[in-house]
Amino acid sequence: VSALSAAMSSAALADSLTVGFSQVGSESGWRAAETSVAKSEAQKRGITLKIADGQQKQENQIKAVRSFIAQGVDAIFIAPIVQTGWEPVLEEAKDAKIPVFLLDRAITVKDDSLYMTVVTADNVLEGKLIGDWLVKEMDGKPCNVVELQGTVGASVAIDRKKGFAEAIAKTPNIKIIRSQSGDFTRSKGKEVMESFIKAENNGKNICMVYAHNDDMAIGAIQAIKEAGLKPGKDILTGSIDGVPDIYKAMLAGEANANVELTPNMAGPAFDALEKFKKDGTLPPKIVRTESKLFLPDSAQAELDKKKDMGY
Ligand code: GYE
Repeated sequence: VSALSAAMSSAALADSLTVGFSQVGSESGWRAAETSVAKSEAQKRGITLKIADGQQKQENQIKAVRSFIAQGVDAIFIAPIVQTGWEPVLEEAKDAKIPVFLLDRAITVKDDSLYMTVVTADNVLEGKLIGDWLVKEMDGKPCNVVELQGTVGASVAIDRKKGFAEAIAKTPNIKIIRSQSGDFTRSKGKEVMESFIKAENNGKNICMVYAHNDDMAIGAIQAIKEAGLKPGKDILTGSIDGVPDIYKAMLAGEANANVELTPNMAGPAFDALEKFKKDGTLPPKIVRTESKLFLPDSAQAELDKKKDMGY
């Protein structure tokens, strides 16, 4: 290597950023896609990305963040499993002058200068879109809903519950008769749905299942089938994420309504980080991704689109 190119490559190395990403875990298909998109977005930009798997436990995330601080990374990305309890470790990052970016879930802190921005959808709206769809679909007919909530204490579970409840608030014909967490996983979604079915006259009292994510809905669909009922007909479904399997279920007539969520949360966070490093530009406190309702008629087109989205 010539002296010049050696100097250039060391300059490039000195400039290139290292980001530590404390990820939730691998609870859902959407989560896996988000991780894979984060890797490719980092690679595109020449950013070194270190990912720590939190295995759905905040204590693991706190440890990972501390280790990123000790390593002196340029920035820390966190997809916060739960909404509260972040102050102490974020103070430590602030003292170390390491900017923190939140991905896909929000937190509640008194001092919002503890993080740069949160890249997330309007999760209340997501729940509302499913609720509005059901209100229209029922057109005054009675409907008993069972709800599969996401991880207890996760901002997205709190918001998706709220939005759906708001949408059905003025329609006494639609009632939530049971609501429990399925922790955003297929297996827990199936297990909880089985218990709902048993408790509700072998599922005959249930008109719709509202799941806070697709994986739990897919688990519920399995439970409905095993109980001898037809998902998508005997029991309607509504869920959030837009993973390929939910569109496949729609095409098979086994799922009814879905709100799509982009798995590209890291891209906007990298953009904000790069701008900040370049000239100190502060991003808006929230970077919102789009939320749209999809029904079976567009399932094939959506499925085709998913191929290059990290799935
Ligand atoms: O919808 C779900 C995942 O936080 C937005 O977490 C994310 C949610 C997503 O487990 O599938």
